[in-house]
Amino acid sequence: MQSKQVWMNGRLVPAEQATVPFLNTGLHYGLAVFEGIRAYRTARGPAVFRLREHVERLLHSAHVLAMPAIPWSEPEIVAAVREVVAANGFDDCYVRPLIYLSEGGWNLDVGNGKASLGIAVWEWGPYLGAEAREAGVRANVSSFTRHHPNVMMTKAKIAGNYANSALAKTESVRLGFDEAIMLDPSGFVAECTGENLFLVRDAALVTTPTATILEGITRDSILTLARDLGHEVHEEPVSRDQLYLADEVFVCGTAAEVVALREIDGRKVGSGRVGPFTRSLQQAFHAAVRGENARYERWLTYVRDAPAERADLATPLPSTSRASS
Ligand code: PPE
Repeated sequence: MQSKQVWMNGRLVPAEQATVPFLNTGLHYGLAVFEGIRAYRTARGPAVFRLREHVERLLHSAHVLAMPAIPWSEPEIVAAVREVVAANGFDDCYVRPLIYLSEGGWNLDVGNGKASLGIAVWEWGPYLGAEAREAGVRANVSSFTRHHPNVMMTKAKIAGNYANSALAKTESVRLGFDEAIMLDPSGFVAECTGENLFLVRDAALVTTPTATILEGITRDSILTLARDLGHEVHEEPVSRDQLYLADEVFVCGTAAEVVALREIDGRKVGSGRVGPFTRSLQQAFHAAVRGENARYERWLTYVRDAPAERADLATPLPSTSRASS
């Protein structure tokens, strides 16, 4: 995980100088919000995938957590991400903006502090392992339940939310699986520890409704790609045994990208190999992120382009922002 320059509150500093004080409520209570974004190598240099949607979700997360005013606007954060990707010279990289309280929060009143922003980038290879994309991975249903939507705020990427993910992931890895599937407090399938989940049955694609999950930007991209490929798609509650009976199951997220679950709870899913729907969506996703399909140019922010040349700035984000077809 190498990072050269980190953007800290308005300026680039060498990574070893990008530090926060030990007395920081982000560290003590998990009171911070973050994003996970990827930039990809394209024929026109690195392009950040759906940058504005990620920055918008970052600001939404801060709003949900009732953080004090963020001293950076959406366009300023977009510009900062481009600056830090360019400064590190990576073509393919992961981008991690994080808003934390540099002052305050000690009485657990988040609103009385001072918000700061740091943005790091690093080269992050296959998140679920080297074989994941080609062969799929093995998952189990976790003994840990995903957040009740009035216990943690599931639409916000709050640092503290991830203790739940870490409990589940650590347990699954210790049991010999690659990833954990988490059920919501009603017992329906919610999501994985860092990915949303889709299944395919009888040639239709199904994904879980948004009430108890993070509204993934990759999930939204897959919904658009699937509809554009002519697939039938439904958002509806999914039970554990519907996973066992699916022809294909796959997970998707910024870090993980699109990965098949070839086995769940010791049961082979479908053929036990990456199925045709998963494969075609994987290919469509990778073509889109690499700028190989002009239809999805609007999703790319080319790091080296001047603002006037940028398709992603030409149109405002729709108000529902991720309803992007
Ligand atoms: N659910 C959860 C709980 C989640 O953390 C992510 C992203 C998603 C769904 C998919 O969201 P999106 O990336 O917008 O498609 N997880 C991020 C953090 C992973 C990590 O280990 O850190 C990510 O993929 O960047």
